[in-house]
Amino acid sequence: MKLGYIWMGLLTGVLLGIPWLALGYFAWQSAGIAFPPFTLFDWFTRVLPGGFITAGVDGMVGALQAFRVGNTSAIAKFAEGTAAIFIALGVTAVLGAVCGYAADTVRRSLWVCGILFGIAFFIAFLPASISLGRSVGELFVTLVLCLAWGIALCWFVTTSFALDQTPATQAISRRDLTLGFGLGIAALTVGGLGLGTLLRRAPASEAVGTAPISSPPPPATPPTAFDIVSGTRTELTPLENFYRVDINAVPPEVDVAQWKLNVGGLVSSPMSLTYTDVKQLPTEDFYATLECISNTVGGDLTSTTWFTGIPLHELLTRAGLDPNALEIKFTSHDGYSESLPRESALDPATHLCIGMGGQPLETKHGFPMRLYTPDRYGMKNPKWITGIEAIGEPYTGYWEQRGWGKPALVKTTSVIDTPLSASADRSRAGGIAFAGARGINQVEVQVDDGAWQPAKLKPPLSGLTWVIWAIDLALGTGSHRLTVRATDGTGALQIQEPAPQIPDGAAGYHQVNI
Ligand SMILES: Nc1nc2c(c(=O)[nH]1)N[C@H]1C(S)=C(S)[C@@H](COP(=O)(O)O)O[C@H]1N2
Ligand SMILES: [Mo]
Repeated sequence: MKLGYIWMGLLTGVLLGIPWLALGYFAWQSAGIAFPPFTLFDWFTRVLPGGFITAGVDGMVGALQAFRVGNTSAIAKFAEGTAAIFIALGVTAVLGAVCGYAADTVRRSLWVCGILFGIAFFIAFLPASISLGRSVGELFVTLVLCLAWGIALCWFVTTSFALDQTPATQAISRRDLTLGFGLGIAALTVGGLGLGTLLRRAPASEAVGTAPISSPPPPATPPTAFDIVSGTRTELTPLENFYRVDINAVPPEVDVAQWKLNVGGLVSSPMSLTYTDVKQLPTEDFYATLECISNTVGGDLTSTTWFTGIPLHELLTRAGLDPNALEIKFTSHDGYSESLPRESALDPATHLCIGMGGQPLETKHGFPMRLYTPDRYGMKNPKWITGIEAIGEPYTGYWEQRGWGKPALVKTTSVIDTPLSASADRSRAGGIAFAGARGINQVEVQVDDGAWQPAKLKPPLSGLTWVIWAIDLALGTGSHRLTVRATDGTGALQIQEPAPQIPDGAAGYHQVNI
């Protein structure tokens, strides 16, 4: 008997969780109220032990890349969002079950219990909301939605409970109740999702318009004829395919009117710049490749575009950088933080970027400002920057606190993009190779256990991008194994010994069996 009520409460809780999600989505899309399931998920990401998170990320990236399911970072974000929603529904299940168990008590004081269950639901999100700095307004909207959920839960659980105890002659029948329940849920869900989609607010980055801010800069070497093997990834990644990795279920929306870039610490003249101030500083356009330290050998967590940015060294010089400043620390709107050694921060190639691919920075790539620094993995390139501080002692950055290596220097890597299957053109092979600012001297391909054969290299767009390579191969029929390796600009051969992504980035030769 009791068990039946527990199950019924659980089911009611979860079913009511669906319109709750839809209304939360509406509040998020129309008014920018943080979506509670994502707040909770993002908080877990930050507070759970680094090893746990890293294992989760690596496991997901590894699986997605092993099965070549396409855009790894987009699918990973989708999976995270789905997990966040299931966690929230898990909370509704637990509270619903408790409500079913206590149905007797709930029936006696419906409103008090409704409010208590609503508050309990709200409390599940409270530590996360507070720690992620959600506003009072956002907390209030979440509270109202949770209270509505709690009251609806208690009402439905006890009404159907009462139906079992009273003759079916009363005004409300089980059939009506179920019908009303179903229709109510459907209407709120469709309404919430529909209106939310309809009233969707423009992304924060559009506050500065979407008009191009630069055109492609000239390549380092004037383009010469080079026969790219079809199937090779494009030399410039279309912006919509540029990988995205960060600690947020949805990218933070920074209000550019409120935003300030604060430059302080060991400097003689601290500064606080608005976006308008920043826009007045001279910028440079340059091609560069970015790669995530979580990328597997042969993976797609790497992309190339041209960046528009202010040389960091110029800003630091203007601020009067103290000779005792050992590192430059960056803080971000999402709570992320990183640091660069002084020499890297002063490297003329290190820029505070306001554009990628000729567009103002997109929200997901760090609007209004992100860093680009050569030679280091993506984690050393903070997005949504709000603070720059010159410091006198080493700083342990976000991922370093979670077990990743501090220097995060890009390892030389080379990838076979084609042929990947026995049905592809087997007369040629092609792909990319990357070694940060060290550049690539040579790429070689080996068929089965044969000799290493040098590939042709397309002159890279700049000294900071990957190179495209191509090679003619006379592959007979039957299956073959292709292996690729690169030599960087210093003459160092790529590391052959496989290494996992953590702590310093993946190593090993990329191989393809066709
Ligand atoms: N503020 C902030 N910056 C961040 C991150 C983040 O989580 N928060 N992730 C870093 C990591 S791990 C990578 S790989 C790059 C990815 O940049 P992209 O999303 O523009 O490709 O952003 C870096 N900058
Ligand atoms: Mo990364």
